Amino acid sequence: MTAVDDRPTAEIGSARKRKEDLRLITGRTKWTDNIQLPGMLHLAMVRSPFAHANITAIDTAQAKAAPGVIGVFTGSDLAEGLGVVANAWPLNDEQKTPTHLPIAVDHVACAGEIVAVVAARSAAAARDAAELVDVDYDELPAVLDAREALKDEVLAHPGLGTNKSAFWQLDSAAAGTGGDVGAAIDEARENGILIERVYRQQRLVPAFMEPRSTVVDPTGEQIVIWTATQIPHILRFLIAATTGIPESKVRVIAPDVGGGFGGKLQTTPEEFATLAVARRLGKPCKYTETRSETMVSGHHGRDQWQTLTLAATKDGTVTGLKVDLVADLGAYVAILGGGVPVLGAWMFHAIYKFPAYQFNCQTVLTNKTWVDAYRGAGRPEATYAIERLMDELAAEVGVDPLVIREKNWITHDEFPFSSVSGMTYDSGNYEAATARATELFDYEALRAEQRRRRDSNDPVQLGIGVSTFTEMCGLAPSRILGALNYGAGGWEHATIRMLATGKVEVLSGATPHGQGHETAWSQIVADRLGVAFEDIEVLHGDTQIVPKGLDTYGSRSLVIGGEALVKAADKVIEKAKPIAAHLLEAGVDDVEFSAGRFSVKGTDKGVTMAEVALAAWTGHNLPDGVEPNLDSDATFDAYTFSFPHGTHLCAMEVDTETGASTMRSYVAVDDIGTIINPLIVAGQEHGGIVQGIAQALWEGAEYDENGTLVTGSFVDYTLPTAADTISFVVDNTVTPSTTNTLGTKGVGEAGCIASTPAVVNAIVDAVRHLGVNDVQMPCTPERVWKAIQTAGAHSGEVTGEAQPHFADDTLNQDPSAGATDGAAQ
Ligand code: MCN
Repeated sequence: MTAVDDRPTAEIGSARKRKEDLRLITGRTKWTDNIQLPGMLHLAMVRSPFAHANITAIDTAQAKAAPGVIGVFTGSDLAEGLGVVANAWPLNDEQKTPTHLPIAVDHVACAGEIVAVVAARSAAAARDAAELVDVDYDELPAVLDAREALKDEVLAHPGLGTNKSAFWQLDSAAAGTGGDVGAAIDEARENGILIERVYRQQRLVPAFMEPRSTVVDPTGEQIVIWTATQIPHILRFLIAATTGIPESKVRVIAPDVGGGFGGKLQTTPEEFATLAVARRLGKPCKYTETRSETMVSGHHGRDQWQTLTLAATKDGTVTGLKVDLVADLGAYVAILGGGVPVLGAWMFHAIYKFPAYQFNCQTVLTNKTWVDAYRGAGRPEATYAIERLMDELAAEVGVDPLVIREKNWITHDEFPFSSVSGMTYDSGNYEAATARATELFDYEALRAEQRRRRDSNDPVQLGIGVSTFTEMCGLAPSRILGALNYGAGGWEHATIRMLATGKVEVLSGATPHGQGHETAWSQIVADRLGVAFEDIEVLHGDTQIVPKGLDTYGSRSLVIGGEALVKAADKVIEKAKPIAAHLLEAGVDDVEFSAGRFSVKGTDKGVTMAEVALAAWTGHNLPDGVEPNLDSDATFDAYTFSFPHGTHLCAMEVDTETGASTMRSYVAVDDIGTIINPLIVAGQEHGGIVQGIAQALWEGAEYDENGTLVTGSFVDYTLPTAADTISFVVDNTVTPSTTNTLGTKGVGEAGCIASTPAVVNAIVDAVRHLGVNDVQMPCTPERVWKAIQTAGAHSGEVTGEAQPHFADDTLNQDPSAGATDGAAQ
């Protein structure tokens, strides 16, 4: 055994390089697409080119006769035991949830939907034959805009009779958690400040590195499914629940998974279709999508219209916020579906003490790709809106954006804080994070430069964007999730196996796909058990090896799974203690454990954990009634969510002649409680920040009037590269969480949630003096330029009346337009 050192917290907080990277960068990774099985067939999907159509006939004869083809199957051919793509979070009993068959039978509701599957000896043969499947469609009118869909003039699913899926409301007065928002708005209209805005959260495409891929082997006692998923345990449950295959007969393995960002938090039609074909043919089958297929048939994210009414007193103290969301679900209610926008209910009030609040969410069906979780899921949307609004309020009052935030935020001595939506924030220190961020950013110097540029009419103006965010992650409290109609729990499970040689196996119900759990989990266990980092093996992602787990999403793995690990480790110590006392011929109460060693208090007599593990394994010399086994498992469920927060500051230079925006500097100070691995954390922060910046500046999924995704490749869907970004300054303040003994808060989504409003606030700040008070995302040079031009044309015409930021028509007809100052009063 590697020597145990005596540093009790040597590992937690250390910037360990990731264990998993050695195999990732030396080509020893096991991607699903690398799996080869004897006699394996390859599948290709035939997909609808139409956004909305009835299928009138499918002729598979020519495809069946093509070289190498073993079978061609329609939805009707596979109907029995095919399963359904389930919605696991119905918002209420009245929700309209169209049945989502993995293979459409007579009706397609969006382009890209699968209508037939070809199985062939090679992937190329399958793809060639897929071209030969002749499908007759009777095209139907498609509804593509969520607000148009509300009119129910064109129906996404004619059989449902409406496009409105569900309405969900949280009202602070009704819930007894705050005042009446209507009264606050009336009062502000008379005597204060009323700000009304409509913001658009554009549709985004999760662009993970590894396209989705599934291999199904139905030839053994168990059906084995390897799949590039974030949720092997949930997938196994939903396959069993919807196909009738007993759960014990299904083994799901998520091998190395190349990213997900929420996009693999899904049970996909492709997984069900591959399973069905493999079972029908009795042969292993593989399906790996092309990037074009990912773009059109992997679920999308965001896509909301946000109508916001903020009431405040004249000095900028917010008195109420009303949120009206229209959330586009696309063609089906996906696994988390309407639940994603509803997560915003607890986030729109963010770090602020709003006395009155109302959140209304209408989810609607359209004929576009279905929408579900994408990094942040519901929280970036809410954070964007409120952080933009706080800037608008600051402008209205005529103070610095930081001043308006400080006036309204929860102070550090007010924690734990019960928010206006009834959520308990356990801990936070917004003052500290903001102070650190402004220091690193050199806030005052940049403001001074901004003033100089304004005064000199510099064609390149400087803007400073503030985002003081919090988020709700660590999806946990099962009781709360149950109360919200969420179909699963929020606990997490871990097992620790003490091997006879003193090495340790950790079985984790969380399933990483890029987050470095093998490293961080080893650090936690190393410290807890005093075992060397290198002696710990972390296993995950295989329902046979780790039968219990609720997987990785919602930045939950550390705060929930990490705490399960701690509890399992503590049980190992508890089980080992009587054995150690017996070996030391001492009473149990006289034995203490520290840094991997049990010792008799006040003496130098001791045994290591490894020696106790060996004694437990041989069973030769154990106290009576003590089992020869130190293995322990634990399941943890938290009492509330995790609330990381932070202050992000962004400086953007905006060329007022071309509309081009260039990032000048970016500082992020996140408070995620105790940090297990600062290197992993910095990586998570960097990645998240870039994803959020990309929403602000570059990315957006666009459909044409026929419902064809026109941004269907990386040529049109402009994902950033490292060359497109600058070096960020990232730092942390540490306010430990009180929901778990490690004091940690999640980090996986924080950057993405914080950065989008920071960037847009900076752009607007740069040109606000020209009359611009919004630019629609992504803020392309054209949009910024048009916003400046429109503002210039309208200067002097500002009425001072409350008006939405974007007139609906403006956005419908000219998505590149920006908004000009109709500053509401
Ligand atoms: N961590 C830490 N100290 C903290 C908080 C976190 O050291 N105080 C470490 C954890 O130990 C873990 C990592 O940071 O190694 C992320 O932890 P956590 O915040 O618990 O998030 P999850 O592990 O649950 O990951 C999910 C989260 C989400 S929701 C998305 S989306 C996302 C993300 O992680 N997708 C990712 N980061 C991603 N990173 C990669 N490379 N690929 C993705 O698809």
